[in-house]
Amino acid sequence: MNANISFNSDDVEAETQKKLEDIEQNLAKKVTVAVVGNVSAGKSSLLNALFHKTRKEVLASVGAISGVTTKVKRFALSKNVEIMDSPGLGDILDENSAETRQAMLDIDIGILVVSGSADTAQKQHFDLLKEHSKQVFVVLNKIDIYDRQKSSIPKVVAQWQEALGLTENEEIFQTCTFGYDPDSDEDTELDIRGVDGLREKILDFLKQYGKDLILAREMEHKSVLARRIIYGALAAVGVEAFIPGSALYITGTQAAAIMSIHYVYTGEVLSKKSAVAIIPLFASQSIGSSIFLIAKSFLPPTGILDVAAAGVAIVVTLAMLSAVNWVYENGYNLDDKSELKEQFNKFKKLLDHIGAKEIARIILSRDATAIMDLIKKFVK
Ligand SMILES: Nc1nc2c(ncn2[C@@H]2O[C@H](COP(=O)(O)OP(=O)(O)O)[C@@H](O)[C@H]2O)c(=O)[nH]1
Ligand SMILES: [Mg+2]
Repeated sequence: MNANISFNSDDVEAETQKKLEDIEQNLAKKVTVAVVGNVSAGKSSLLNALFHKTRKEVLASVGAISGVTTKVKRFALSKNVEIMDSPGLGDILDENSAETRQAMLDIDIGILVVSGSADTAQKQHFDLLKEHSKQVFVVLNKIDIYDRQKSSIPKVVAQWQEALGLTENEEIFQTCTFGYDPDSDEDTELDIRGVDGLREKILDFLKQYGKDLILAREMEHKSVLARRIIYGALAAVGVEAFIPGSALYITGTQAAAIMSIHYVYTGEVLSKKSAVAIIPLFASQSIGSSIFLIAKSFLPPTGILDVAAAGVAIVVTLAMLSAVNWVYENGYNLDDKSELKEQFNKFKKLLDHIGAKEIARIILSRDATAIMDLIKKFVK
């Protein structure tokens, strides 16, 4: 392969290892979410909506006449996600030593929930939350109270902007999270608005810290996340397959996706070593465990990097990751080599039938719907 001349495979190997190491470390981190706001602002309701909870299966209990708690409620949603729910952070600051405070208030996502007309008393809570959070999202909840008076909304938003001292480009998310109160009528349907956009912005923000999957795992269905991971991997491979040196990143992309899918289903971190070690299972010939050699095996011997070559790399990647998803969905794991291999061969046959060129065309088209439809054939 002529392309070998223009880059150093050791560099690529080292760079890929570094990337996988980062993922390994990131997935072991914690995410802390603090929801602050007056009693009855709708904090518990918003949490339920953010985490896609139903009326019957809530995360946080909701009540119009809730006992007035001024204390900070903390609960672990999983090993890696902690939620704080409180009218303010004052108690933590008052009751704890400087060190404890620091540890307790290492907040990733702060959410200030307000409702109704602006109240300058919220500014102190907002400022404190801001001081201790990587990012604060301001939410104006109960937007439905303006349903018969919609033109009031911009005025209320502007008032809150002023009361909290926000700049023009600091967004106030408008939400409705009605229907979680057990006192609401039996046949009440959830009225959820604006929460999908907020969730998306929160996860987007966490991306820069490599922490988005940790929170997303608690929010979304596992197969939805697996599909998103595969989507990202296919898009990356589609690009990597065309760049001679970068073609070797393909193995890194595949290993990263395997680590992510493993995390989604198990909540555990798969070592980069274990992830890379799985990949040769899907190569037609015996290739050892060097990232360089593995990647090369997925590319054509001619070394010509065209749509057909990209197609081959994409087909292998899709079949591989779909097989990994399949074993978890069906109660197996990565040690079940024969199931992995069998599913891989089955998926690959289906893809070969469609044709590598056609598969490449779909992925390279960047048509999100078409790409998702293709992935859905393999990840139900
Ligand atoms: N109209 C309306 N009521 C809501 C909304 N969100 C929550 N509520 C109601 O407000 C009350 C307090 O909600 P809750 O989530 O317990 O507030 P928290 O005390 O801040 O946790 C409950 O009766 C909820 O049903 C909303 O968007 N619109
Ligand atoms: Mg509450």
